[in-house]
Amino acid sequence: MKKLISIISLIICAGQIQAEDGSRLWLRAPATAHAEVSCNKQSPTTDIALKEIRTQWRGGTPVLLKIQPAGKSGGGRLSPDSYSIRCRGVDDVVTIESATEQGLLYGAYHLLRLQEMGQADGQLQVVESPRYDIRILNHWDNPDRSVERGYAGISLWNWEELPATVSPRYEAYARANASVGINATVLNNVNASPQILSAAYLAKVKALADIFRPYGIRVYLSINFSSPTELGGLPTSDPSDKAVRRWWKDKAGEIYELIPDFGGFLVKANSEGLPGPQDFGRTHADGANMIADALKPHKGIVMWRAFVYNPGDEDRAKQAYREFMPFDGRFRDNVIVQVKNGPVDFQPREPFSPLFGAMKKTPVMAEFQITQEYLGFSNHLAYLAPMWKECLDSDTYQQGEGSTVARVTDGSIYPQKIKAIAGVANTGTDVNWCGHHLAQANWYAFGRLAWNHQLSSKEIADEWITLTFKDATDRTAADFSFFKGELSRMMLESREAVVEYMMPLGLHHLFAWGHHYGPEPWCDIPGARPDWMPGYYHKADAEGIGFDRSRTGSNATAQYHARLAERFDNPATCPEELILWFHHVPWDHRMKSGNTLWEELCHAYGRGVVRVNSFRTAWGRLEKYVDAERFVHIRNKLKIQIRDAVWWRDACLLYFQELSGRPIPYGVEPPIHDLKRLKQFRLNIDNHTNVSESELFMK
Ligand code: GCV
Repeated sequence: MKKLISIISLIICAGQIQAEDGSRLWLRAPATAHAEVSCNKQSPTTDIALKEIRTQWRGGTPVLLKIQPAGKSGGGRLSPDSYSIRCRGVDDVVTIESATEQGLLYGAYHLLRLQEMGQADGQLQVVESPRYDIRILNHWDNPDRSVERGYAGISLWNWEELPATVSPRYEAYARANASVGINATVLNNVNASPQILSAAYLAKVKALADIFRPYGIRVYLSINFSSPTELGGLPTSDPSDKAVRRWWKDKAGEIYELIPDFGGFLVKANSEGLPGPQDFGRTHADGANMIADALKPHKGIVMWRAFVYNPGDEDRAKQAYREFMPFDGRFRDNVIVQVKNGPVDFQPREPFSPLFGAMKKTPVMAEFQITQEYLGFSNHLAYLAPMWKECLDSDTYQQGEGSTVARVTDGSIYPQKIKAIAGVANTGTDVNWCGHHLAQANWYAFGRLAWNHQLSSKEIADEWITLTFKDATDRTAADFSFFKGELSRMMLESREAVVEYMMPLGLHHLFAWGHHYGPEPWCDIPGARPDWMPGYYHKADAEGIGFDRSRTGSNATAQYHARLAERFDNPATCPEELILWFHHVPWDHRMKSGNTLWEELCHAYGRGVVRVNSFRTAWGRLEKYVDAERFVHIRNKLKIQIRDAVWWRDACLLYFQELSGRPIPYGVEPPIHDLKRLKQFRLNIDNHTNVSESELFMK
């Protein structure tokens, strides 16, 4: 009998134990509560909010969800997503109010987050309104389920099975997004296949839109500008052609028949070989406006990307500004220009794009990259909130002091009709969604910053760590606080560490040919596009290193407001972390620290490696505070990161040393690799996730 009981209890326990595989993301609160909760409106969205509260709220007090008609909330124009949470104390009900069901759902997630953070006891007085109306993920997912720059398995969207079969992951994805305030998604790659607009694919898109809708997530699509020809069989895709315009109108009509709340289109045109209006002698404005006209009757919008650069131009960093500024004010009011955070391409550190703030009559939105194309894929710890904050907090000075990138895009300064922010997703079919457990923090951080860009990187990290790890161990509160402190420090330093061991002091694009993972500062493929070669960017020679973008060089500095142009122009006032972005600097140039530039460069590379080593040591100390599964996964990833940091340091220092002719200074760990061997080394990149299998360190 005794034996039977223990077998039964074993079975019961086994049923309750959840694998620590990361699949639950930051939504780990046990759904075992039976809270009292009601709502004055019934809909699929309020049903979700009710269920979330009913099953997870352990606060003891009843919760009331209340739709409060807009206007009664007082104040200026509130976003429909705004909400308040109020409770006068333990004997009071918790009231969540919003003008919309969506707002109630956000309020519900907020209340549960407070609970998990241990901040939901007693009085509550919360009023929230998002800074951006559209908080959107961009998936670079292809119809064959490959993901461009994706490092977490294949695409979440199983196009072959859709629409008949829907994976439970679709709803889990929607829920995760809603829980951090993300309310929109572009399902497919900006390098878009025309196929996505075919009737067969639109039926699949509809199936996803139907699942996402109750979570307040609108679906958008990337389109190929040549679709009228490629899909519609028209002889041209010229935006001034009547039949082409008709085609887009009809296509928009067809989409809205299926998906009445469809968001609109994201467009990459005349960029990296993709078709666009310039193929027909038309402009970006002509192209964007034609598509905007087709969407307008349905209230859809166009997000037109400013990521453009032509081969052979003197300075790639100047091109987007040059191409787009002449069209400021010439776009329809349902067009927004989507601009990458920096003027080149998601490098570990770039100055902000000069288009921010400069386009005064056109809404502009920032595009960040959550997936780590240039920061070690899903192998390296790189918590990206500090990088995005650096951009958002940069002062453009375009409307006086305080015209930060955040404020020139969120409607605080310009009366933008559309206020939006985009992040290129890092999700895939990996069980833990993002390839690296700690990369989940970047998805989370994007959502939180899109909602409120004033949150600090630390606040977001602390929140995410608490939600993701707090219940993973039976240790005491003091133990958890130690764990949180250590992990938070690692995360907050991690982006700077990546900058240091990859591309410090404003260096950029030193990546190997064929992949954006490892270093090849020497790479020079005969006949290849010069602006795809590292030498184009670092310009290292016997005299010095760096791209002269000052007025004596490409004069890219002139694209910034005069106050910044002046600061960037002068090596003495240029921020040192960007000095090689804006200047070609002699090796013996004296830096603020007293070191020469060469010495400073060596110290930065060395420091990057030291920092990653310190992450490994810190993580090793945390073993007893975390479940074994995630501990081992993260430990193994850190091992890879150290290997790669050393690879980066050695490749760059040994190569630049050949040009500088100077010794590695005392205090920097000398390279362990041989440059000749590094130059011969070819990474097997067929399977990105297998980078760890590389033979780099094999003799
Ligand atoms: C989707 C970079 C990436 C490309 C990406 C492009 C873009 O060039 O390497 O993979 O294409 O940016 O943002 O359009």
